[in-house]
This record gives sequence, structure tokens and C-alpha cells, in this order.
Amino acid sequence: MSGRKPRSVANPLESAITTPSERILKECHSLYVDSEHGLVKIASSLGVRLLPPRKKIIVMIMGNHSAGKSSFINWYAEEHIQKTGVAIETQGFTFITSGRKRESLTGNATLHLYPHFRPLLEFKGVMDYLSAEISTSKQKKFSLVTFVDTPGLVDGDMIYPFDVNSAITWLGEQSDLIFVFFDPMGQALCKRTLNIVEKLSEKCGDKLLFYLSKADEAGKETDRQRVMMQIVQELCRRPGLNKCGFEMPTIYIPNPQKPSRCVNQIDGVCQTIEKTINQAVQKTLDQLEKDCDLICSTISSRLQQDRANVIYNKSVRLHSFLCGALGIFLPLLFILSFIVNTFSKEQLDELLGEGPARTVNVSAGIVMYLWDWIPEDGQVVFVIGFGAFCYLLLFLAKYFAGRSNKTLTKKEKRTMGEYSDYIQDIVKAKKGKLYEWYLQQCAAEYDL
Ligand SMILES: Nc1nc2c(ncn2[C@@H]2O[C@H](COP(=O)(O)OP(=O)(O)OP(=O)(O)O)[C@@H](O)[C@H]2O)c(=O)[nH]1
Ligand SMILES: [Mg+2]
Repeated sequence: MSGRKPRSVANPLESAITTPSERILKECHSLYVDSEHGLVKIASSLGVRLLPPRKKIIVMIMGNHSAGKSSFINWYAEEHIQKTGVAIETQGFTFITSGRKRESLTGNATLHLYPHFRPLLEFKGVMDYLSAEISTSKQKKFSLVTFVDTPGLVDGDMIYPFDVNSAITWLGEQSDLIFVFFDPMGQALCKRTLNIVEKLSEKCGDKLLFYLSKADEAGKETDRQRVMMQIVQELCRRPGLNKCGFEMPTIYIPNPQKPSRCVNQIDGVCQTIEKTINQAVQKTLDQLEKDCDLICSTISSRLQQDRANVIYNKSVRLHSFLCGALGIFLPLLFILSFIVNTFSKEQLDELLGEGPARTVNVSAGIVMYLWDWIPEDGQVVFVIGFGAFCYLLLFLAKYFAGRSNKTLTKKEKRTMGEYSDYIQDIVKAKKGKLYEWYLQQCAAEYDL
């Protein structure tokens, strides 16, 4: 029953980067993750969290059992990667992507390859049904796409070993495109599919695209129209999906042995993928510019803040010094004046020399004059008050010393300057070149 064809391998030779889009996405990605000058590393040293851009877009394909999801992926990659057949073939989630070597990965290795899908671990049981297939195919735009093949959906007694509805909804939210395949074989009205589609349309309706797959099996044109009407009616019956103007291109895998007269819009699917890749390239380049600006503005505001901190610290230190000096000098002067007073003028002349002795005598004289000026019964209160005042001055000195802000070291300032120069001179210039290149490619492609 199932198509267990031997795996033919497309492009078995290790292939180099083929398209400008691929090159732009790869170069942007490496600007972020470079171990020495990566933007992620630079930003994190400034306390800013940046995510590196994805190198490929993610296209999730969901739909009823046997709707032709896996067959479409095989057709796109032009390689028999996924098992196909009328039985329930795909029971878990498979990431299908291109790489240098043909490889099949299981759950843990898959999450290693796609770290941003780690939250899948929270869906109990999914890990045993998670895998990745890496193919060497470079057909169409396969080198820039990761397909997510999902379990075929059925109603009724079928028991899924995990919460299939939540897992598909979550994966759909992470994707750039969600293709919903409805086949004309009578399962188009699967409630489970409609429930998931309704939920996804609430969260990310703009990524949802509907297709009538296996359209060659729908019989005559009138039968096909009827099936389409039925599906659209069923979709419109859902309150969350009740929007007019459903588009549902008819697609099928071309089979030279069984030519069909039915219109095949499968090339439109490829164009949709290509358009999304182009949008991803533009978004990645725009994001690169924004991230560069964010880093540069963070650096300049840090340096500006540092200059303000240096000025503030100077004034705070001056305050601290003045209070500290006064707090020590005043009580010292007070005590020394009393001591000096016990010496006679001649003794002082002998001890200090004539000049300094005169200065000391005058200062001590002033203090003693002021002291005598205080009424005798107020002198104790004065000493206590004076002590408290000096203590307050010392307290203030300590308080001001603790108020100074941390400033950048010379090395830190130099590194920040280097980062800023690197981003302005190297990264932005590179981004400009990549943009120019991208525009040239567009112009050539559309013959402008
Ligand atoms: N005539 C015709 N048959 C198709 C087409 N696409 C797929 N098939 C056949 O339909 C059957 C189911 O295809 P699959 O690709 O396994 O479908 P699926 O949606 O992956 O199925 P599950 O993994 O079980 O959910 C296979 O026998 C395919 O050969 C098509 O466009 N036209
Ligand atoms: Mg399948």
C-alpha cells in the first residue's frame, strides 16, 4: 500500500550556495553569530538580547489524513523523502530540510538542529514522534525552506499519543506559512482539522492558505466545484473563519502517466513560497539595520551616561571631602586651642619658631575668645552640640562617598568605541552591499 520506493537522492554532490537570497540570509546569519564580532555577542555584552535571523523559512503543511501532504513535500524536493500511501503514514512531526548530507534525525537531535522549537518538549509525548529528514536536494527553493510535515488528521476513535491539536497550533504559530490541504475524498469536513484551522486563524490568519489537494481525483469539473463549495461552506460555518473571499486553489501532483484536464495551480504554491522567502530576505536585512541602530544607540547612551556619571561623581566626591575635612578639622582645632592655651608665649616661640607660633596663638586666641563668649552654664550643651555637628559632618562625608555611580573603565570605553566603529564601518557597509545586491537580483529577475 505505502509507497516504499528506494530513496533516490537529488543533487548527491555537496552543493555550494546557489541563490543570492540564500547567500544574503546566510551572511546575515553569520553577522549575528560570529564568535568574535557577532551582533548577538556584542548586544549581550550591553545587556541587550538579540535573536539571530533564521536562514530558512518554515512552511507547515497540515490537513486530513491522506490529503497528500507528504507527497507535496516529496514533489517539491524532487526526492522521495517522506513515506506516502493510503494508510495513515505520517504519525508525528517531521522537519524536512536541505543540507550537505542525507540524514535522518530523531527527537533530541532534531531539537538540537532547531533550538527555537525546544518548547515542543512541553507537549507530553511529542518527543517520541519528532524527527528530521535532511536531504541534499536543491530543487526549486528547497535550500531556503524547512517543511514541517504533520500527522494526518482524522475524527472519531483515532487516539493520538500526544495533544495533536495544541502541538499543530503551536508549530503553526512558529511557521512563516501554513498550508491546509483539503482533499476531495470525503474527509474534507474533518472536525479536528476545522477546529485547528479556526484556532490558527485567530492567532495568525495571515499565514494560513487553503488548497484543494489531489484535485485530479475530484472527478469532473462539476464534482470539483461541488466539493469546493462544501468545504468553503463548512469553513464559513465556523464563527472564527466566517470571512468572505476564501481562496482555494486546486492542486495535484502532476503524473505523466495519468494526465488530467483539471487546472493545476501547484506552481502558484511555489510562487507563494518564493514570495515569502523574498519577504524574509527583506525582513532580515531591515532587522539587521534596526539591530545595528539599537546597538549603536545603546553604546552612545551608555557613553553619554558615563560622562554624566563622571561629572556627578566629581561633585559628590568634593562634597564628601569637604564634609570629612570639616568633621575632622573643627574638633581638632577646638582641642588644640585648649592645649596651646596651657603653653606660655615663650614656650611656643621656642617650640614652633616665632612665625608659626604667632599664627597658632592667634587661632587659639579666636577659639578661646568664642569659648569665653559662651555663658558658662551653656558650655556643656555647646560641647554636646558641637560633637553632634562634627559627627553629622563625618556621617555626611560617608554618605556622599557612597553616592558615587559606577563608571566605565578605560578598557570598557575603548571596547564600546570599537564595537560602534565595527558596526558603522563594517556591518552597515555589508548590509548596504547585500541590499544593493538583493535589489539587483530583483531587477534582473523581473527584467526591470
Ligand atoms: N491522484 C493523486 N494522488 C495523490 C496526490 N497526492 C498524493 N496522492 C496519493 O495519495 C495518497 C496519500 O498521500 P500522502 O502524501 O501519503 O498523504 P498524507 O497527507 O501525507 O497522509 P498522512 O501522512 O497519512 O496524513 C498516496 O497514495 C499518494 O500517492 C495527487 O495530487 N493526486
Ligand atoms: Mg504524510
